[in-house]
Amino acid sequence: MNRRSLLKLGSMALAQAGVARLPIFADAVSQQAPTGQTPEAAADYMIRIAPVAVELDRSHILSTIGYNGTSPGPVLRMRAGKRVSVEVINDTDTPELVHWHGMLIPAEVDGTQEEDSPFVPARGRRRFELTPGPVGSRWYHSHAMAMDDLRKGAYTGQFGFVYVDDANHPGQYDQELFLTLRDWEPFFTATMDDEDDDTHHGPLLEKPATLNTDPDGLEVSSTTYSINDKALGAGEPLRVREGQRLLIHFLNASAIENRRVALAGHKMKVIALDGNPVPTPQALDSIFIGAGERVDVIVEMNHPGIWILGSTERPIRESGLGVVVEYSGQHRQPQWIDPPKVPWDYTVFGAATSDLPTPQQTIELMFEKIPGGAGKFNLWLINGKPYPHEREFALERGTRYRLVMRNRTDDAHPMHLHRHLWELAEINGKKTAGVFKDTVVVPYYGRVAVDFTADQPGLALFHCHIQQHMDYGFKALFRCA
Ligand SMILES: [Cu+2]
Repeated sequence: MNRRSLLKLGSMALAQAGVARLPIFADAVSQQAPTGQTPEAAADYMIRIAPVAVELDRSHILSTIGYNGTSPGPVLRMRAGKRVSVEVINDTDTPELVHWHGMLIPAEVDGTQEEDSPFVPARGRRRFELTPGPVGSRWYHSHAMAMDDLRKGAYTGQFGFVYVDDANHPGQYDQELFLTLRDWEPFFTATMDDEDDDTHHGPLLEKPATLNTDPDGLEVSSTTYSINDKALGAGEPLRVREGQRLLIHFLNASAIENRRVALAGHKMKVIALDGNPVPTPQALDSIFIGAGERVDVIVEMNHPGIWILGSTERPIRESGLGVVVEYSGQHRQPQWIDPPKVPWDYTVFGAATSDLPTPQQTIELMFEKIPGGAGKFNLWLINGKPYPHEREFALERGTRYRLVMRNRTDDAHPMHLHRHLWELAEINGKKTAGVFKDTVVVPYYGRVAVDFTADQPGLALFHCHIQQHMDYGFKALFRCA
């Protein structure tokens, strides 16, 4: 029997939000099987990889590769524990990989070449089955290598939210918004002005006594930004009323930089990091989001006016990374207020002690950079070697490990481990517990320790979420027997 397509676009969750609406796939989205043909069972979700045009504002339309005709792609809503099929159709000439960031799923469907997940062939298709989880804000994106081609991999528009729900959604908010931070039209530069080094305040525990002063190679930068698919001031504002509570899911889908954002006139109460509820929610004037990270906040709309939600860096905000928040009945120019400069500290969200066992083993990981020099690229090392290492880091199934990441570089790196959740244990010497994440920004010359249980058999990729760093050595494989 043929089933009709049940594509539900722009469903309830975003119906009130004017700006940059992301289409949402509700449960059981299926492809339409043509009448009279042998029906191949329809997949629950369909992702079509193809060229898209993104209109950031009236004068700036860019062309890239996206999902289902948009970038960001549709918000995929899935039910935790309910197995789904996903049909990926690749209408481009490049073999592609769709990675499910933050999901605890087998390597075969995780979507990386390093873990031996299969490619979706150029001009081909492939069907995957996966059981979504855990509950919370996850995302899907291309995991293809780009190297020196800035039109590939995470530099393209191939990204979107996956929201994994459970059956009892408390729904204590008036509007739910999915906001993706993004930069576009990347280019190589020899003079990287690092806007993401929000992390210089640390004790610099890993700063070497003698620094390598060789000239750096080319880095990737951008001067074009958006939240979802619109630059600040283009598109509709986020329309709110006094007294409303907003639940905002933020995602930094940048391939190149970490970001700090604020909503002028308001505090944002951080309730979850990387989709996982934190033990100690905190109301903050601004939040820091590493590339690949997600932050969920609740905002009480208690300060009527017209405000800007955007990057705390003025040139970045004014080049598009922002959105106007408009209370009903208000008429004036959108206002920005610089928030106080308070260093980002993951440990403020933590608990005093962990509910999980103390790690039985420690793995030390030291990060270094070999400066590339003029016109070349830097090389990134883990324990003295770029990827691939002679063999994987071997994990014993069921063992709890501590990873100690020592950042001997002058850059903050958003480090991600696939297919696992880790618990933050120590940030620059400060102990914490109960904060579960899949990505963590290891500060400038800083040190981070995380704990995790090796409960996923097979290969798991560990890497920096900055595409250029990953492509030039900054990754390693863990193998759980
Ligand atoms: Cu990096």
